[in-house]
Amino acid sequence: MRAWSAPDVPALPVPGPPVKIHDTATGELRDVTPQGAARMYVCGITPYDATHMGHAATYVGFDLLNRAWRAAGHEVTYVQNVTDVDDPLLERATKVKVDWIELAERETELFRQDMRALRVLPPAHYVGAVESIPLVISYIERLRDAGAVYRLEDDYYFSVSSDPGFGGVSGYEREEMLAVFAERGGDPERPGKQDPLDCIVWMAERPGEPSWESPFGRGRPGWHIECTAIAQEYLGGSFEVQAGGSDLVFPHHEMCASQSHVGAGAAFAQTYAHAGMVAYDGEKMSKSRGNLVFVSHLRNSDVDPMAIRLVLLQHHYRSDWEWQDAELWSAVDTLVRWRKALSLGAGAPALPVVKTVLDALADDLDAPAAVRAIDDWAALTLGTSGLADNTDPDASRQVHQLIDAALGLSL
Ligand code: 5CA
Ligand code: ZN
Repeated sequence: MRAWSAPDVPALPVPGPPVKIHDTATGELRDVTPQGAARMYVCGITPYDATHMGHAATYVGFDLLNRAWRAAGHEVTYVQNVTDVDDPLLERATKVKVDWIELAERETELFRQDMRALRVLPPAHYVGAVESIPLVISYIERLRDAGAVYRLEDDYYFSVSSDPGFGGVSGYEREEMLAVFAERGGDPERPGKQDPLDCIVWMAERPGEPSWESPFGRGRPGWHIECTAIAQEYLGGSFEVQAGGSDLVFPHHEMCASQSHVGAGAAFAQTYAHAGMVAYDGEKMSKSRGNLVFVSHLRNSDVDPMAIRLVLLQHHYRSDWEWQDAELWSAVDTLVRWRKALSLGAGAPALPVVKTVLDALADDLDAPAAVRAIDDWAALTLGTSGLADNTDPDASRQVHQLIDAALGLSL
């Protein structure tokens, strides 16, 4: 699948430090310095509705990891999927009487435009589930050959007990797993399963739904196996970082990890990074609840996408927070101030702020601290006192490049 076009990333005057990020599996900060290129897989959208602020926060959050790695001198191989066939997409297509392929293409295109407007660096491989069906089928065959897949009526399940490490990503107790599995697309109650937590890998054809030929009969892939197979194909085993929102910790990333252990004999990722949930009107912003603020609606009302991005940066990627319109207007004011400071040419010294921002990002993507450092620089530059003896003639140019390269804000 085509991704979106890449914004320029200006060079920085000094390299950033090694990058550390919080790992859900160990609960610790981990140094994610790669051997060669840094490999990152960020779970993509299920394209049945427009990009909301929750999605945007997650993708902008991990865009900072991409940028922090680049600042530290690493190449980055970034892969993202598109779940372009799945229950919620098919249900929405039926409800609004649109062909499911058309719906998926339309919403994926809108997502590309939103990501471009927000200056998120595109993945090197943007991969749809439908185009990956042959990969998924051969991965299920690997799992079957390892004795980890069984048939139930005409469907096929992955057996979680085939992986002794199952549970290692989330660390959840079994009771919590059962509850969350049911909430997030699982079917713990289905009679005949070997373990209620086993997840479907191939769903037999259902009337009126799309299906593909396979050695398991006509049908379509389950959700988790899609990301397992795509990540293995494009990144290989044990890549640096698997990322997504915290609602993907279990079962999604747990299942990907187990399917990798069993099918590829390798860890899925070395580090599992998760973004907090964005709420609106007191509840998690979600397509199914409908409490949404869309990136495209704001863009269509002439809101500067850089102000949207700044609001997102002002919340640490791991925190849960609630979208407030007032923060958008305050971000617009902040950008006016920053642009004014940047227009002066000379200003407060650039190098200390470059270092502070790169240190903050390398320390678990602390964008709020980075934003505060830029804001302090702008205040010093705009202030009249104290600068006379300590003016950096090249400050604007350097801070401009810093804001662009490290934070993805083009001013
Ligand atoms: N296609 C799957 C992943 S393979 C999926 O979860 N799609 S999604 O469209 O539902 O979500 C896309 C990404 O946005 C996921 O990483 C999800 O965790 C994240 N996300 C969804 N809602 C929110 C929210 N309210 N706040 C923060 N992130 C969110
Ligand atoms: Zn995924």
